[in-house]
Amino acid sequence: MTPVIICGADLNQPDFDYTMQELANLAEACDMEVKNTVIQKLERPVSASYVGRGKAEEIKTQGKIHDAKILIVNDELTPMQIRNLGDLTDMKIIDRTALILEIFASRARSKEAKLQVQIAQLRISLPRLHTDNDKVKLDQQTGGGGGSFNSRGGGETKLEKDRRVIGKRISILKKELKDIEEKQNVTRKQRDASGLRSVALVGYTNAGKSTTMNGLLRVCGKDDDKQVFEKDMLFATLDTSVRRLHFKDNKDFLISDTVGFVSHLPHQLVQAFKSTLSEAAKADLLVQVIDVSDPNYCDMIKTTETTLKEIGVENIPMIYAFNKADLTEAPYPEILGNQITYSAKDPASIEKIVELIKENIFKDDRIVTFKIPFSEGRYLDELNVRGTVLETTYEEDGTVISANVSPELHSRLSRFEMH
Ligand SMILES: Nc1nc2c(ncn2[C@@H]2O[C@H](COP(=O)(O)OP(=O)(O)OP(=O)(O)O)[C@@H](O)[C@H]2O)c(=O)[nH]1
Ligand SMILES: [Mg+2]
Repeated sequence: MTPVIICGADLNQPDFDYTMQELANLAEACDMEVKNTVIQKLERPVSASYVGRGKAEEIKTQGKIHDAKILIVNDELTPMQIRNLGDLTDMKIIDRTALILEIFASRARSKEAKLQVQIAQLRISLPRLHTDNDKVKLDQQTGGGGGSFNSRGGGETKLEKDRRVIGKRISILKKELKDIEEKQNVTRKQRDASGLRSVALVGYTNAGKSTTMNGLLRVCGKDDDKQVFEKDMLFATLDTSVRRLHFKDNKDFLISDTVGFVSHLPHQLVQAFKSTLSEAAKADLLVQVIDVSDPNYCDMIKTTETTLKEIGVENIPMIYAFNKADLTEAPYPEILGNQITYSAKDPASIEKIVELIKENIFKDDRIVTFKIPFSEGRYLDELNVRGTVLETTYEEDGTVISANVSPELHSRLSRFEMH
């Protein structure tokens, strides 16, 4: 484990202590050992160096005492602050943004996640490139001359060149990502066409979303459904997984497990992960999984809600799922309105959460009687697949069918409705 010092400017934010605790957890997730925490109370961060000179001296001393060469900072710093604070403390500066990115980079397994992280890292590195006045003569570098398309006059500064190279790399990666996303869009369209309701598990990282998903798959999945990856670490999940849950009453629905949140998730990362997160944006219902055994769970709920807003997920009904109740005194499983206290590891809890989800997503369904002409048989198939058929009789001019249907299916088939 690498020894580090962490530091934060206390601007009197109500959640300051929580964000510092979170920062320590993030550092640990990056294989770092927090040797000391240095805090400075300020009205606003010092624009040139984040903390004042005196504090920087103190940090430098702490670094020497603990043999720590890295300083982790609780906010996103400007390139100038990084440089100056580095000079003043004689330490390598890693801000919150870079730290989170580092964890994402170490966790990314799929091609898509890797590309998303790389794009975010390059975007962040752009403004952080060192200003360097050394002129690099491009034509000298490339052997010069005649046929070069790159006629940039006398040359460009190293900074300009670095920016250009990075810009180009970003576009190449974005193109690769787009190809992957397009393939996924096809699968998504097929899913949409199935007309199944979709539910997304969202929430703070390590709350137990993947464990809940696996519990659901155990109880209502098919045997060949793959379990998702669950582990006691921050950001175990970086890819969205979607599975279908099956029920005897035909009320199947889709469930998706998504990437977890942390406060001040870097903007560039949120941008890069937008498509991964879009599963939540399209859901009919969100299940916010909360680790109720964590003393900071109220802050974690706020963090989740702020992040959802940031990615444009608003006005979707939500169930609050207070998980890990086995680690608390609270009785479980227990439903209260749109809240459930449960444990993702307890099968009885999983049954209850299914009950609550179904109650919510199917609550606007209606029993409607349709008469479908024999020539329109495909609508019968649709009713059988997407609705719950209660009764079927045959008349001379068509099939009379009573079914429990969603508002959407009802309006699509409204011309066949019997009054
Ligand atoms: N005791 C207990 N532990 C749980 C429960 N649910 C999940 N856990 C543990 O909490 C840890 C995190 O679980 P995950 O399901 O991976 O959490 P997640 O929300 O998917 O986390 P990210 O993918 O990192 O966002 C794992 O070690 C789980 O075994 C529970 O009900 N009780
Ligand atoms: Mg997970």
